Parts: sequence; C-alpha cells; structure tokens
Amino acid sequence: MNKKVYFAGSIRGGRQDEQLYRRIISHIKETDTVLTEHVGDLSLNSLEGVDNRDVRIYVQDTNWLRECDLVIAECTRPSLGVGYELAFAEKLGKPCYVFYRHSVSELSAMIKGDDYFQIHSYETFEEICGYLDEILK
Ligand code: 6IA
Repeated sequence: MNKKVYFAGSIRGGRQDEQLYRRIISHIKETDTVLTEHVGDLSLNSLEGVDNRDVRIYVQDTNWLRECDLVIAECTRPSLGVGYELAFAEKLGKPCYVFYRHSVSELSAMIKGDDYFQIHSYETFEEICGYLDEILK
C-alpha cells in the first residue's frame, strides 16, 4: 500500500502498447503512487519544448529511480531506455519486476538471463493485474 512505483515502458522504442501502459498505470494508482505516469500518456510530460530536454529527462528519471520503492517494467516492446533503467535500478538494489507478452516478442537475454530480475510472462490485462496485486499487497 502506497509504495512509490517506477513504471517503465517503451517511448522511443515504439508506442504500440501505450493504451496498455495507461491501463496498467491506472490499476497501480488504485492503491499506490506511480512516479512515471507520462509513460502511459506523453501529454503529461511537462518538458516538451524545453532546452536540453533529454538531459533533463535523464536527470529526472534517474532521480525517480533513486526515490522509488520498486520498478515495474513492461518489456514487450524492446526499448533501450527501459533496459538502461533496469540495469540502473539493479545497481541501486531496487526490486525489479519485468513483464512481457511472449506471444508478441521474446525478452532480451540480457534481462531474461539476469536472475536479479523477477520476470513474468503474461497475455491478458487481467493476468498482469493479478501479478501486480500480489507484488503491491
Ligand atoms: O528508449 P525509450 O525512449 O523507449 O525509453 C523509455 C524509458 O525511458 C521509459 O521507461 C521512461 O522512463 C524513459 N523516458 C524516455 N523518454 C522519456 C521522456 N520523454 N520523458 C520521461 N521519461 C522518458 C520523451 C519525449 C518523447 C516526446 C519522445
């Protein structure tokens, strides 16, 4: 209850799952706090048009990774940024939960082969919600 969750999902890696990210974020927000709501809705990103935007995004996101209680990453769409965030969170010792839909893509061996990460393959929204409820209870 009321954990600070860093939700990671693809942005420049492809936005095909944006709606799914939004639904997952809404579900987490029923009980806990999501630091990275913009991953499900880029219009919430207040850094649009700001100088050095990418540097500010990097600084802000790495600060949120330091602040969070755990990381939940939806990794079906391969994303350099999400892979970086997972490695960064591992170095910080943050619990990291990785989800992907096996029917859509195979997870990178650099994530799947690292036994630090708690990895779940799932298919439906209801299924991921069941895992999230277990993790966040
Ligand atoms: O390599 P990617 O862009 O797919 O990396 C996605 C991950 O990096 C997400 O989990 C985010 O936490 C982080 N990230 C990447 N881009 C942003 C961003 N704005 N704002 C906040 N976090 C980000 C990008 C602006 C957009 C219009 C391209």
